[in-house]
Amino acid sequence: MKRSVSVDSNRRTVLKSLGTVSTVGLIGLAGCSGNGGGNGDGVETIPGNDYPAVDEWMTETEIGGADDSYEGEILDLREEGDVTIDVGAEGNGDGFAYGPSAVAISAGSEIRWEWTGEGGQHNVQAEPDGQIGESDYEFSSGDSVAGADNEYSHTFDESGVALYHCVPHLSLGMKGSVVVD
Ligand SMILES: [Cu+2]
Repeated sequence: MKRSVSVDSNRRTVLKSLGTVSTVGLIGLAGCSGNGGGNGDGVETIPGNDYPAVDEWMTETEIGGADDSYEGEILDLREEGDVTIDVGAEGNGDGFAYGPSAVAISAGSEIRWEWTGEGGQHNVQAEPDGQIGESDYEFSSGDSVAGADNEYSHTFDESGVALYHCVPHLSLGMKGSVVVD
């Protein structure tokens, strides 16, 4: 079952993260709202507890902190094709979050992580051995770097779940999850 995001800050994050989507794309997105819970903003979510590995990773406090930007919902971007996620979004005390931090995409889509320039040095690291061991994916943007001119891309060809984090800010809860459907 899907529900719509009802929190304004989520909407802002989504629209910002979809900054490269054309007006036509946004109209198309809004048009999807008829399928779901209907607060009119057109952004739908999947309950995090449909994907226990995601829920555990995002709320886990023994391996890193809990991500305070995660509200138990996975943003459903499966119709969007390629997706952009902010690195250094507002959260976890300052610019120490991914925005949005939990998303669902379709297999074959690419995620491009774009550094906002906030929160100091970041990276993007999916490293099952150092996490809860439930990530189907392993990848890394390399050493953490600062500055808004950085980006990293990964294409998700197979369905599964990717769990990732920022190495310098894991303890603050800078975590992310990707459901690949
Ligand atoms: Cu970071």
